[in-house]
Amino acid sequence: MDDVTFAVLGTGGIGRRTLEVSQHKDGLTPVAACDRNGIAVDHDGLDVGELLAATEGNVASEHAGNAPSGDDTRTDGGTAVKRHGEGAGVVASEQARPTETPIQDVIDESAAIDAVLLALPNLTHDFIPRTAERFAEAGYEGVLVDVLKRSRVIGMLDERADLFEESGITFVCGAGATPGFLTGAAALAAQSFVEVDEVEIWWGVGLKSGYEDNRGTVREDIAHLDGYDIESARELSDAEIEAIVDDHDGVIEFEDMEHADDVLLERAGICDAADVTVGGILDVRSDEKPTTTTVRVTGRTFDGERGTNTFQLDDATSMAANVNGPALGYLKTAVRMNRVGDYGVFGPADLLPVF
Ligand code: IKT
Repeated sequence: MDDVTFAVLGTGGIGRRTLEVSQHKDGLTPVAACDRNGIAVDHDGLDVGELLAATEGNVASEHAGNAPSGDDTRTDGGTAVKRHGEGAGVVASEQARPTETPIQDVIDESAAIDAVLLALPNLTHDFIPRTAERFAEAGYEGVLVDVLKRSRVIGMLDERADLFEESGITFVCGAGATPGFLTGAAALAAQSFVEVDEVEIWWGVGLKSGYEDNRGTVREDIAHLDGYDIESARELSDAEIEAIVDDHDGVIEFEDMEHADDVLLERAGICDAADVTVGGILDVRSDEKPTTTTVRVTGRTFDGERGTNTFQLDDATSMAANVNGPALGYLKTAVRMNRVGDYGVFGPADLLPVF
């Protein structure tokens, strides 16, 4: 495949690690990155080393996971953007400039960009669908990839499928680890069977050194705990999040999460959404995984046997590796499809990611 140019919306943990991982993959050139206060664009290729060094430990908005806000307006009332130090974000990079309209700025550049990765926390359910819609309405013809989590968002994207097809967009949704990599693994593991009874996804993440970078993801996870939802989690202050983490001694177990692996597997014809469960353990006080990430697919073979195929990730592989490697792999596949006119909304169980 020819060189693939891509942009990253959001430079929190996922956005920055995507830029970093892309440097280790063939044929990928990051050309734009933005957060809520700034944008860096270079169509010849960003200097990723400089951008990461300038932004490390320096998020523009902890509360929103460093994401551009949905309506492209800042919540600071437009006061001066810091160019250096804690809280500066992308504008601390010498390649960046401040902007109040980061998403629109990427849209304005997008005619020359093959793919856009939406590395944004979806802290209102329709934020990613609405952002994608803006690209379609601007006539973008290319690839969009997101790493969203919630089941109910997939339907919102499907509702916009005609719009994406008319625009010439190939959209891969839920292309991180779960949903994403592990959904794809379940789809492969299901191939031994003619009927799938159950898919169990169980993840383990150790996030001590990555905690600051991944506050947006942790906030989204907290929304799955009893007594919280996405709206109440969005309103929590950082101190309140800390208190929840402390209450659990830094180790939080999640059961029956609303993760889109269920609808994505149903959509791909593999099993009913109700037969899929997703849970896991997050340890923010250790970098060791508290449990081994495992996908178990139980089903019946054509010749009447019942069995369980198991797929495990090595404990040595980090969340950063397991979210961003697949996200870029799916992005490459989508570019290949887009170039032959294959448009619409696809899930990680419909495609194989390119290495
Ligand atoms: C995600 O970002 O895909 C979801 C997160 C879990 C990642 C699992 C990674 C497994 C591994 O590295 O072993 C979490 C639900 N925020």
